[in-house]
Amino acid sequence: MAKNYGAAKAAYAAYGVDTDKAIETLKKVPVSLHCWQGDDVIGFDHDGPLTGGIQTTGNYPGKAKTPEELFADMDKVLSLCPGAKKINVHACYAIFEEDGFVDRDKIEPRHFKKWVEFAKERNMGLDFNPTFFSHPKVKDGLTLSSPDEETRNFWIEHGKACIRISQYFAEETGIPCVMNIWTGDGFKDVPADRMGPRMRYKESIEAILSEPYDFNKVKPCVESKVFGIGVEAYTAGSAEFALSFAAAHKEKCLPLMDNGHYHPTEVVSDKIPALLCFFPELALHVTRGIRWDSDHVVVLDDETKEIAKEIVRNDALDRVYIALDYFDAAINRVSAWTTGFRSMQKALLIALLTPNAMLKELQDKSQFTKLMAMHEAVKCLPFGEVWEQYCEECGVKGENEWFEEIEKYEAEVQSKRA
Ligand code: RNT
Ligand code: ZN
Repeated sequence: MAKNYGAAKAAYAAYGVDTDKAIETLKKVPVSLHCWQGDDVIGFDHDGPLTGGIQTTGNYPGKAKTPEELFADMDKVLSLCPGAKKINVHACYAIFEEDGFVDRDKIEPRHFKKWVEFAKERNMGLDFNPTFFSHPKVKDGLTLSSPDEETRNFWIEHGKACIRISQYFAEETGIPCVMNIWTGDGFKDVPADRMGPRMRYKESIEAILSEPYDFNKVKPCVESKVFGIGVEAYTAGSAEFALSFAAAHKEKCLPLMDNGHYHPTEVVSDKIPALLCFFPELALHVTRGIRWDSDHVVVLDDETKEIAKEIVRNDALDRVYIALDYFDAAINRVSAWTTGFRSMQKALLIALLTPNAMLKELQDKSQFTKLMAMHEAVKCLPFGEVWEQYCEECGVKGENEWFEEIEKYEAEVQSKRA
């Protein structure tokens, strides 16, 4: 048992919170680990730069350049993170091997066999993403919303191929696969036609979703965005567009909210309960934007905690698919991955350790003075001791120990890479 767990358990019990129960619940909540933190969102199917209005900054040495290196790095991360995991794969991480390259409109399940093996050996599910960026067929910054029919069709075929691969992932792992559609389609400067691209985007996503799939196994999502780099004036997949699309196609897709994709004073934590009133399920990209969609590593900040709280206190752990989405190339990437995953887990644990029923009751009885006092009191509970216990039970290192593993891995593995 972690050193001070007994005392912590008693402190929480005084608020009617069962710490053992919180730990057991958290062990079963899957968080999807994004493969793209390991190599700055590059993948294996092209040499070109990252496009689509997103950007990694920094040039920290030791990045993974092959599937073997990426898998090894992910394994290191997994060994340092407590809790249930899924792996989130982007289509540009297809592994071609001997059969040779095929373009994105022609990718098949066999190009992801290694990912399936990786996941199955570790008892994890897989999520998937078509890659609508970093590719010569992105025409004038547009894919699914392009006025050029050939361009649109190429990307529709890509989307359909990804549905088939998602179905394969779900069938192989026995765990539903969340397949997220995000494009950076938009304009740098004021457009003359805002609706045309959106109508084409709508029809293109509908065409992708006409590919047959079992909605119990494949969960297509549409992710919105406010703007991207070089695409400041207009984004086809805006918040209203994506949410309305999902609402109009509730029987076959979900909305996905990335908390870096809104105006800086908007918060996704407040949007979660709003969407839960209407959607049976929804999906999240948890990230940390600093001033813009900068995709900084997730840390245990107020909004991460608030997001976790909204999921937990609305009893929605089985209705919200939680995935991470950040990419920092300025620090050790394995450490970045680990810090972000552990932070999300901490936020969920704090949410599970919150006396939510008591706080809600105060609100409903309009006891707002006491509610404020209790909100503040709860912040002083010894969460860190419960976290150490959770890490111990999950067989991973505690807060003051895991970083040594990063230093060792960097010295022995990452620093030796060409
Ligand atoms: C970009 C979106 C998108 C990507 C990934 C790599 O702004 O957040 O989800 O980060 O698809
Ligand atoms: Zn995202």
